[in-house]
Amino acid sequence: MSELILHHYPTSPFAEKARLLLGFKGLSWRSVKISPVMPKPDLTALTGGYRKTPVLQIGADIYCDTALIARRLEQEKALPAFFPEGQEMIAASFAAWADSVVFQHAVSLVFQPESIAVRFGTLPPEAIKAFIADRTELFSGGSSTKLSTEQAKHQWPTIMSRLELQLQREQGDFLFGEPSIADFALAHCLWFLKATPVTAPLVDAYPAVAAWHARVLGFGHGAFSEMTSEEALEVARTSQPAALPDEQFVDPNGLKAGQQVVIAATDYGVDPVAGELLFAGSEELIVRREDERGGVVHVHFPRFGFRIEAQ
Ligand SMILES: N[C@@H](CCC(=O)N[C@@H](CS)C(=O)NCC(=O)O)C(=O)O
Repeated sequence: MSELILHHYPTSPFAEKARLLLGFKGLSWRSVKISPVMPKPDLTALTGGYRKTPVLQIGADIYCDTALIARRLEQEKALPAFFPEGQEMIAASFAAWADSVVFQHAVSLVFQPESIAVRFGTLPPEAIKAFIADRTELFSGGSSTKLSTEQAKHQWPTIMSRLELQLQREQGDFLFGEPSIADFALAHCLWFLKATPVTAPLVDAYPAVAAWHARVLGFGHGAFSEMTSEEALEVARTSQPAALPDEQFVDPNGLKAGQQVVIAATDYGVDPVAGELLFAGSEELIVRREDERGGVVHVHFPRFGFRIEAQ
């Protein structure tokens, strides 16, 4: 069986989400460190252009976006579940809200000048400039709009008071009683805020939330060992992609398997990935592409939040 290979970097909140997902399931994995800024030639050799962090590789199958990574890990090991029976919709919908709305607030709060000064304090000014230029590019061309720090500060008490109340009154230890994907999607946003003393009080001022957050982080990251990006490319090149899902191909816009398509995120990081459409399910899209260094790979994307166009 192929190993789970996570392409990520330590300070990425969505990578922390993926690491916690692996820890919760008690899975063993290999860790490939990637750059937080472009270019990322070894990563894009696998994805075909998708640059966001993290990416999960299993042999010659490449999974983009943590929303889909969670579903793939659920297939790998069903229990404990991210989508507990009877809570599939509520858990996935809350997670999508946290990953977009709460994350957008966290980004705006973390990148306020007082917090940046602490976070990037030891970095040379050119590195800070390069990082800001990279993120400006990342957020260009998609539907995501910048939330001002004033608006993020203004709305933050509403988000946190609602969570505090929910967690105080909840019978179980997690957002919806038992753990679910909702907990991990919210936790990584708060983990981002907890990284500096400037923004940590935005979490710590809410005791039930802070206690819940510690419980979620307590799942840890599972057992992992390092792998180089060259080794990961070698794994892709020497593996066969997995069989396609046993689900009906559905494309409401009439796309057919075998067509050349372009797939891209709609919000930010909208770099297109071109390939042959192999599968379109209710949750997942799969394209086949061939790379000089990665060989034949199947690249998987969530359907929701990604656009697909015939080429
Ligand atoms: N919807 C994506 C969001 C991923 C995301 O925004 N990741 C950030 C890092 S936390 C990113 O890609 N930043 C730019 C980069 O790493 O190149 C997911 O769930 O994986």
